[in-house]
Amino acid sequence: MTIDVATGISRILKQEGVGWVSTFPVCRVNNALGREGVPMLMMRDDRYAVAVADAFSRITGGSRIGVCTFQGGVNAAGMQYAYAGMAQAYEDGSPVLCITDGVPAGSSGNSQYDVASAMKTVSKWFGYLDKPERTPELMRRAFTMLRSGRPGPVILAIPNATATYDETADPYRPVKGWKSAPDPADVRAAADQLLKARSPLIYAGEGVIYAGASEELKALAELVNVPVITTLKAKGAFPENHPLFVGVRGDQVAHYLNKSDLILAVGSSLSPGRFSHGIPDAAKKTIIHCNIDELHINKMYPTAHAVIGDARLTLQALRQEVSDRTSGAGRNAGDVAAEVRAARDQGLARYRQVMNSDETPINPYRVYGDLMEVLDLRNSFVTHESGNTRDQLSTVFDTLIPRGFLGWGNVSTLGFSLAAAIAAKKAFPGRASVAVTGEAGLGYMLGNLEVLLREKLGVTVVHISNGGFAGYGPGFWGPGHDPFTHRVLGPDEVDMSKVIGALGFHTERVSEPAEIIPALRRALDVNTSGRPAYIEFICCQYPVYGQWVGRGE
Ligand SMILES: Cc1ncc(C[n+]2csc(CCOP(=O)(O)OP(=O)(O)O)c2C)c(N)n1
Ligand SMILES: [Mg+2]
Repeated sequence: MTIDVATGISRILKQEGVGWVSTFPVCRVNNALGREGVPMLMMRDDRYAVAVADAFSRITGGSRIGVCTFQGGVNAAGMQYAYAGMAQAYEDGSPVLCITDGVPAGSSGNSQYDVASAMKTVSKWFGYLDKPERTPELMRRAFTMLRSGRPGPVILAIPNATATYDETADPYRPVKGWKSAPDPADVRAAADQLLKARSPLIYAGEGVIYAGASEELKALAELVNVPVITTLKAKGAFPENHPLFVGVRGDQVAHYLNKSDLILAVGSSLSPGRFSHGIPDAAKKTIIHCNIDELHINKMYPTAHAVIGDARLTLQALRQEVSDRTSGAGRNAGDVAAEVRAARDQGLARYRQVMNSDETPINPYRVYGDLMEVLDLRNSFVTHESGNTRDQLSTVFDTLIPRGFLGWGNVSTLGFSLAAAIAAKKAFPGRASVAVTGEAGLGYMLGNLEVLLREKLGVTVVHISNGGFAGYGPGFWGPGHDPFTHRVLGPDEVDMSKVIGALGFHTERVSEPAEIIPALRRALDVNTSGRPAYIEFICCQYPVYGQWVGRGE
């Protein structure tokens, strides 16, 4: 049967199990999506259209692919605005599919902005559908890229969505996605080193979550009796109430990074960035780097042994190897758990204290502590914003299940938390979904709040309201780093609970610590009937949190 390209793409998306597509109009595929019965989640700007789909892929560990559409072609206004979302997805390695209009034949080279070169800088693969018959081929390639290898965004530009082709000529079959197992010799070498090490440390990255390898990580850590840290993006890959869990950041993590003689990195690029640890004295440590591809091997630090392959297959192979060599006994290393507990207790003491604080304005840690008390940590989703909420939550929030918390941001683009909380509601409708933000993140969100009302998305936005960009101002911790660009109108001048309440959200404004838990309970309660909530907690500025470890040169 002869169909147009837009219809073909819509049908292929259905075959691939895509349940909805986020969008900001216009995109020529959208009408076909509508006709073919693919629901669209219409966001209020193009960046959020990308971010919601991106977050959906992250939260489902790539097992369900987020798809978005936005404007492109000769009027690439939407694409230019969406670029921020794609850049963020690319930076963080999220397998999101972006579909846009392509520049039609005969129109190339007319605009100042060159679509193809711009898109290539933010994608794992940029496809241009230059002939309608190639629709199945390009969609197959797109889903192959999305489901195999190192995750990253795929962008498909469609210059002529109304061109037709014969749907039966090359029938589409869904793409399975493929994994690779590590070279057994590399696994043996890694096991050798691991069993010889005095003080090894497991450094787990988000690849563990994409590989669905949390159980395998736990099994290996327990067998070799080795402490575990996770990256910000991998927070939750290892249960944070486990006796071998050290932390994401803070003094206890620094202690272990410093004292380790071997780092077993799994599913992490080990790229030192603004929101990750460096490896101190790396030249004196043995770095075993287990990664899905070679891009990150010997990056920044000399890799002693690389184990290239899927994280789950790698962890399974390592565990088998260690088990075979030790007749199942693993590595005898003394009471590692007791030492981890002592280091954690010491590292977290000052945060645990303020989590019980009765001071007003409210200490933000009191909100986080109460949030942990109110939520079922095995059946809820929390995410942070850029700013102090990221730094503080990643220091103290106990994550018990993979993606019970979404840490994000090799670079952290303000406003992403709302997209993440929406995506979490779509992925796990039965789970409470909470975005914790400051005023900067809130500013980015405002235009998109209508979406939650329209779509009946029972999400709670927790606002740590402190009247400024708290990391930037002067205060008791010192002069601050950007004192001239710190203050915005705060809770004394603007009542955001009234502003957002007038939109139709359930809102509250809380200034008493004793009111935090009841207010959170009411918010989560209205969420269950599909009504979004916004709670403004009048907080002090308190930019205190666990540090990242430097490379120590
Ligand atoms: C798109 C974007 N632009 C700029 C920044 C830099 N930035 C990071 S946090 C922040 C301010 C955070 O202030 P607020 O939201 O009030 O949170 P607080 O630190 O006070 O809790 C800024 C400007 C960013 N992360 N993303
Ligand atoms: Mg603030």
